[in-house]
Amino acid sequence: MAMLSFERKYRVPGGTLIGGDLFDFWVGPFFVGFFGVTTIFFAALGTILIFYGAVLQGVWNPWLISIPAPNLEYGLGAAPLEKGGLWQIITICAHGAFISWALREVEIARKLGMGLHVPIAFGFAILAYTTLVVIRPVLMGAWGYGFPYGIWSHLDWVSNTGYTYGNFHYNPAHMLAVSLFFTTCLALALHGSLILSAVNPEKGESVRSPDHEDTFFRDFIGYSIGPLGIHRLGLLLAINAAFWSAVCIVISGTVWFDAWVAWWDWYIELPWWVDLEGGVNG
Ligand code: UQ2
Repeated sequence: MAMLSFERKYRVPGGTLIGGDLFDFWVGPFFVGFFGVTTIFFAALGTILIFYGAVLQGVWNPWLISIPAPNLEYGLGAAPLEKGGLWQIITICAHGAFISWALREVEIARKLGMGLHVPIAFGFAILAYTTLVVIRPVLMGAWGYGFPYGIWSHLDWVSNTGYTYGNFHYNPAHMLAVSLFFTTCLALALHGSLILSAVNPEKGESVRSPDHEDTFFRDFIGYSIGPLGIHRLGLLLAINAAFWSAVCIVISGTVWFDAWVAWWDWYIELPWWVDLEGGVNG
């Protein structure tokens, strides 16, 4: 693989958290580092265990391969391999791989003298996964509350878990999370289209500057958040989408046990209309 002209300049030693110079090298374009090695180790072991589970079950259709969490009776204990134990080890491997991946991002950022925004942002994605398979199951007292590792089966889990609380769309944290996902899409669609419009002027014209981008939105809606601001907004929206997703599931079955629609009873019971005709006391 050819090296980009600027790559050599940035292939500087140092910045590692663990291993000193031992793993401070590249393979082709990829920085390795201690956490590159641990990422490969955990990702490979986890993947092998998923296929081992598929072989044990005799399931060859990739869409139907599923590694289920242990039955609820196992509580927070260790389960036999073919009864959820594989899921437990695979969950450890997934955490090993995800956390290694984040720490490899940290090492690369340190090497380049950059901020840690990328690994911190990725940390929110890891946190959302950990919430599903560790934090909520531990709070509820059984690994069996974790979702199964399968393309089809995890969808069944989402459906079943949603219906356990009536209609999950009434979960206020779910509402917030969904709104944040949509707003993230809006922000990136605005940003992506604005940048492409600026760098694709009419034939023979030169590329437009950030001034033009600002002016477009000033003319359009009287406000421009700015070329740096849009990235701050994007990061804030995306991180909050992941965070409130984690919140909406972790509160279901730990602090809220009812149908989510019942959470809104406080609204129907507000004193200024509760006793009116048509109100719940009226
Ligand atoms: C902007 C700006 C950019 C952008 C975008 C905007 C020059 C290149 C997309 C416009 C964004 C606004 C007004 C915020 C919209 C708010 C929400 C919640 C979606 O001003 O600066 O930089 O890419």
